[in-house]
Amino acid sequence: MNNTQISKFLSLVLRHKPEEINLQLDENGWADTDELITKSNAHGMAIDFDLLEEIVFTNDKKRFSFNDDLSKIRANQGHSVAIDLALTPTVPPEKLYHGTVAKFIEAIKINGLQKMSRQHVHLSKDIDTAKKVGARRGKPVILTINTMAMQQQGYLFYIAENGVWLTDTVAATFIEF
Ligand code: HQG
Repeated sequence: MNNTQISKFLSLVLRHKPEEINLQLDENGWADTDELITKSNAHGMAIDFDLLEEIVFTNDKKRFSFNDDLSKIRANQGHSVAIDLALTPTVPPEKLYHGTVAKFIEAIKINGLQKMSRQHVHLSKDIDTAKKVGARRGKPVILTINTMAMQQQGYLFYIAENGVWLTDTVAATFIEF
């Protein structure tokens, strides 16, 4: 297993399917670090604390965080399981970006950006990042989000520990196509 494979496994159990290894996440998405290690090992995923620490601190997208005393670990964003990250609403820049692909555009024009299987719509602070997000699915199409207008209408934004912006939904009227 290389670190990317282990990171994918951690995304699976910390964001989507903790039950795969019988792991408990608390209401804020935290897993007990020792429990994660023990249960991963029991499921054939050989990780120890040093490796976990290496992955948390070197992961390209800073996908995971420890709490202060390293006794707990969670994914910073991207969950499909219903947990509350307990982030504080934060004023976003005037524009944010969303990277997607052409085949979704017609639906987005009708329904706006929806959370789909996740807990939030994910937005990027710059076009380059949004391009990378869109490129996971094909040729990226970048949408510009008028966050200023959304804020004025009371929509809330949150910034995850790794700099990804999160919100509930983005109506099509706030999107520049
Ligand atoms: C699209 C990755 C049809 C949306 C990334 C996207 C990000 C709609 C897809 C994070 C739609 C959902 C999240 C609508 C949205 N109709 N399609 N109304 N509204 N969509 O993966 O933003 O590597 O759940 O455009 O870097 O692509 O996993 O969201 O294409 O930060 O850490 O539906 O996941 O991070 O896809 O990516 P996703 P996303 P990680």
